[in-house]
Amino acid sequence: MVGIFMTPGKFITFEGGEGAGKSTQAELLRERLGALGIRTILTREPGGSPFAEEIRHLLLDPRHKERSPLADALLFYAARHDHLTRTIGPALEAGNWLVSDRFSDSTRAYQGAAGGVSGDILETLEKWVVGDRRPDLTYILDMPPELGLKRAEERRGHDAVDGFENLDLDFHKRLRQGFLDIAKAEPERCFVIDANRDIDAIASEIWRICEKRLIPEAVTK
Ligand code: T5A
Repeated sequence: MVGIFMTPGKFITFEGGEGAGKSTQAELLRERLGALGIRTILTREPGGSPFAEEIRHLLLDPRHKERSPLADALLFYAARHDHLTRTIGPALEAGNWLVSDRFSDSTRAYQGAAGGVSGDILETLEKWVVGDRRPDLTYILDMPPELGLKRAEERRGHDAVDGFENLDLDFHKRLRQGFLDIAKAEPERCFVIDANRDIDAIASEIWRICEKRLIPEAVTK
């Protein structure tokens, strides 16, 4: 069953590699839902609650280069637990919609498919922290990693690169494949979006899918 956060609100996630345009599209979707009168909160991972934002600083600190993908996975799930408990759960129960810039699929793709942490370990963490719940809808923004990394670099300017952007191209290729494999395994939930197009074309496709999948349900309730 899709959408097993059994709450009045809907939970939508954006996933994909570096610079694929997730933040841009998440904000545009939030605006469109808001224009329909649907109360929508934009959130992100790692982060989304005060304690999880502290963990985000630690995870993205470019000084901590030498660490294992398993250590990262444990921290991402620690942050996710706080995010779920403090932000996502209460907001959905109050009837809000949530749009999250990244969620569990990022751990499966970054630390799992690309980083080499075993699927068994990640499944166990997922069960403990998230349970059987899944987002109602997930967009996977897909593009060649070379282009996404270039976009992220242009946007960043002279700021220090974070530890994940800095990993080699093979890592980012495995990452892309990891996201595509997730989409293939869960076609009811995941929609792969060609992110190598202009912002408006991508936003239109995202909106069409959201309207078809979730809006009629919300309007008839
Ligand atoms: N991570 C995260 C894990 O390893 N495991 C996990 O479990 C989780 C949750 C988070 C890092 O943590 C890793 C993944 C990440 O490495 P972050 O800073 O939040 O760090 O990184 P990203 O989520 O990758 O965010 P980015 O900002 O790099 O990418 P976005 O959000 O995909 O892209 P966006 O929208 O900011 O756009 C980037 C630039 O491109 C332009 C934008 O204006 C912007 O300048 N742009 C476009 N340009 C041309 N055409 C388009 N269609 C464009 N769309 C956007």
